Amino acid sequence: ASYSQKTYAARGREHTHPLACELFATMERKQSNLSLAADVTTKAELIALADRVGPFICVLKTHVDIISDFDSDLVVQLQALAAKHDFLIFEDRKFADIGNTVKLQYGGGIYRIADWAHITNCHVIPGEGIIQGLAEVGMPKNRGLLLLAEMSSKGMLATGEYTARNVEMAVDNPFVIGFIGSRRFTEARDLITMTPGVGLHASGDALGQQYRTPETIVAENGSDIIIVGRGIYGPGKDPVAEAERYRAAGWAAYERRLQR
Ligand code: 5FU
Repeated sequence: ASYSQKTYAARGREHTHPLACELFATMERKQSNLSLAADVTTKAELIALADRVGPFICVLKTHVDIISDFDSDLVVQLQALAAKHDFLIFEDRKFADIGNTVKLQYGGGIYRIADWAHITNCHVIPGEGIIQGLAEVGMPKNRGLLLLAEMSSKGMLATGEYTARNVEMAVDNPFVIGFIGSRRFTEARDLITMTPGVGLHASGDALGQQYRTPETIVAENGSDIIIVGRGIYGPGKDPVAEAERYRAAGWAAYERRLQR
């Protein structure tokens, strides 16, 4: 049977990457396949949002380089919230340079991403060396990598042969736990798809973002995790109510998929 037809719990028991096992177990415990894209720009806002929405999510997705007052205490506080609310942290860094450079960017600098982000991601535009460079830093720390096999935005260029090459590279490299993309790509091993561009509030934004529903993404396309940002914390929204709404919608779509 396709991995899409298996429960998250069963996939967590059978997965070969310890971080994927942990992620699936978290999803099952919290009945959540929801990731919050927390694109706020101050430390206080990020901490407050993660604390309020934390109970409903399996993954907190960050962009640490948009935080105007970033410091190492933010990381300490995010790790405490991850423990308190039982979620993993995904720094959506989108590395895109040669292996030697991304090693430095991932392990060092101001952000020291590999020290605290369970998951990060990269473009494979430079070729396989980018995965090898990131793996040298992340594997010893039991981190996991997602490849950007597709994007959600209008006119994106990750299609066809490029997407297919992402899938081949992912299957070949044990540091890769999955993809950013819109669907399940392969049955070659149990790679996880996380999908941004999910929303029930709009069809897109003024800068090319495109939204699809949890039903399309999870039940029809076989993706595993929905990533929702402004649909949860956007203008006029109650983040707690919206997070529970998206959690319930994502989980219901997963249950419908199991019954297909
Ligand atoms: F890789 C991608 C992608 O293809 N589309 C995205 O939107 C990442 N994203 C991120 O998901 C983007 O950087 C935002 O952090 C988030 C979507 O936020 P929204 O408010 O739900 O549109």
